Amino acid sequence: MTLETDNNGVTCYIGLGSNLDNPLSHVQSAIHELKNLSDCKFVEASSIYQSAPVGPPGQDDYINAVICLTTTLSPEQLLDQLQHIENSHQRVRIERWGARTLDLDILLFGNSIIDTARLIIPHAFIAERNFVLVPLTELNSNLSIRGEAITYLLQHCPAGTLQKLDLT
Ligand code: A4P
Ligand code: MG
Repeated sequence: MTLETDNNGVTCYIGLGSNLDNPLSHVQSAIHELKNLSDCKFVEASSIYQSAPVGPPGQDDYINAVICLTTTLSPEQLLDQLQHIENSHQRVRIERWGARTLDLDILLFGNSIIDTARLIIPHAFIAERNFVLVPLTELNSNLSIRGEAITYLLQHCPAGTLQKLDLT
């Protein structure tokens, strides 16, 4: 599956996660903010999921989702915009993989492979997390990530408790 540039820019997938301070409302308002990013065109959002925490013990469950957009921004410019949204949600960085009001990760940026001090794309842990792979597959089951079909990655991903929320 190719995700290259057209007139709207590059197709990107962004993962959202929250497990603090009414996480569902953080994720829903972040989706709204992502719809209004400059130089980006929102394509669609996955369903919203509740997942058991991966990382330090004693955290609450997470709310997770993935969105797709196209952008004419560079990966670094997109990260700047995402970190601006995270900061506006009172995100405080205390420990790696610790509880947070909002985490926005660039999962895929077209077909780009990036490994710099600031950005690793595809996201480093994509293949180990069903709370990322399930909503990503919902949006596009034809993706391939580092040469592996997303459906294959999903079959081989460690099982984690994940529940699609019925918000109707
Ligand atoms: N960075 C590198 N690559 C990227 C990328 N592709 N997208 C850098 C975004 N940022 C990227 O991120 C630290 C730095 O990573 C950034 O400054 C950026 O330059 P951070 O969000 O401040 O720190 P973090 O939360 O410790 O790291 P990260 O990578 O966001 O954590 P993860 O891997 O996303 O894990 N359990 C459940 N069930 N659901 C979750 O959503 N999330 C985490 C966070 C842990 N457990 C979870 C969940
Ligand atoms: Mg992050």
